[in-house]
Formats: sequence, C-alpha cells, structure tokens
Amino acid sequence: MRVRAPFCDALKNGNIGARYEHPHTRMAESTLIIIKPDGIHRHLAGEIIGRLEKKGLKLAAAKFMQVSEELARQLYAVHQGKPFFEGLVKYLSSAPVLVMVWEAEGVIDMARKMMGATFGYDAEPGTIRGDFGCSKGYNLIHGSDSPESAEQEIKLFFRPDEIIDYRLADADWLYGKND
Ligand code: DAT
Ligand code: MG
Repeated sequence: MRVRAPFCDALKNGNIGARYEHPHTRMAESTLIIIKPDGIHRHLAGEIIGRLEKKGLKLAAAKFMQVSEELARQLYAVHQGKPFFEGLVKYLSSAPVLVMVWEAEGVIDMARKMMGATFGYDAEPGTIRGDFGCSKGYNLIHGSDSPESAEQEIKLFFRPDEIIDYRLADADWLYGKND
C-alpha cells in the first residue's frame, strides 16, 4: 500500500510551492516612491530599496532622472501657495532622484508607515526618515498618500508600458491561502 506523504497534501492544498494564483497578486495596489536628492547623495538608495524589497513589496517600474522644476511643481501641486513650496520644488529638482512604482495589496499605507513622519526629527526609529535623517525639508523619500494621488503621481512619471507586469518567484511564500 502506498503511504501518502504529508508533503503531497501540503502541495495539493497549495501550501508548498503550489502554482495557485493568490488574490493578492491580482488586486495589487500601486504607489509612487521617490528617493529624493538627499537620499541619492547620501548613498541611501540601496538601503531604502532593500527595506521595501525585504518587506515583500514588488518593484514594478524605476527611473533614475533629474526632475524638472515644472514636474516638481506638478507633483507637489497640492502644496502650491504654502511658504515652503518654492523651496520644496528647488530641492526636488536640484539633483537626480530615483522614481519607482511599488506594488502590493495595501502598499500605500505600508510604504507610508515605513517612511515615517514627514520630518526626520519627528519620525520614529525603525522608519526610513526616523533612522536616517533629522531634517525638516531633506526627508529622503516621497510616497503617495492615497489611491487617488498614487494614480495621478504615477501618470506624471511613467507611461503604462513602462510599468512591468510580472509575478515574483516567491509570491507563494509572501501570502498564505488564508490572507
Ligand atoms: P509627506 O512627504 O510626508 O507626504 P507632505 O505631503 O505634507 O509630506 O509635504 C510634502 C513635502 O513638503 C514634505 O516631504 C516635506 C515638505 N514640507 C511639508 N511641510 C513642510 C513645512 N512645514 N516646512 C518645510 N517643508 C515642509
Ligand atoms: Mg505628501
């Protein structure tokens, strides 16, 4: 009589390396993340990308570029008229940045939590801004704050064909069937 190994049940139930399409891989939300000029100059791009990768978020697009003042004004249009607006535009357009789209269900909130509070001196240890800066203006990273702003911001930087649709090789281990 053949004894069925528990391993086979696990495979059949989709727990070990099974090729089922988990809903999380289909309904992924997107966010625009920018490693700002200070992040690039301070050699923190790898550290920041590493944190997002290790969290299990999926990189869908990336562009290393110098942002024009015009584009910076568009990205920060909601802040137009505020006393810090002109300085913010100058800062973002002053040196190269790394602009990315990251995906996961709930990625907007997760990335915001990982970024930490807006000003480095307020941000909790363990967050990107909390661990690597104490400045008000130079706060290393931008992340969309809502699905509406994410959609709008991604369109400012990427054409649809620049956003890559693929399945992470470890997708089966990032989420369980009951997530
Ligand atoms: P966040 O980047 O956390 O989404 P925000 O959208 O309120 O913050 O502001 C955009 C950027 O503007 C922020 O990253 C840093 C700068 N900023 C915001 N408030 C400021 C202030 N009171 N003084 C100087 N810079 C400010
Ligand atoms: Mg914001």
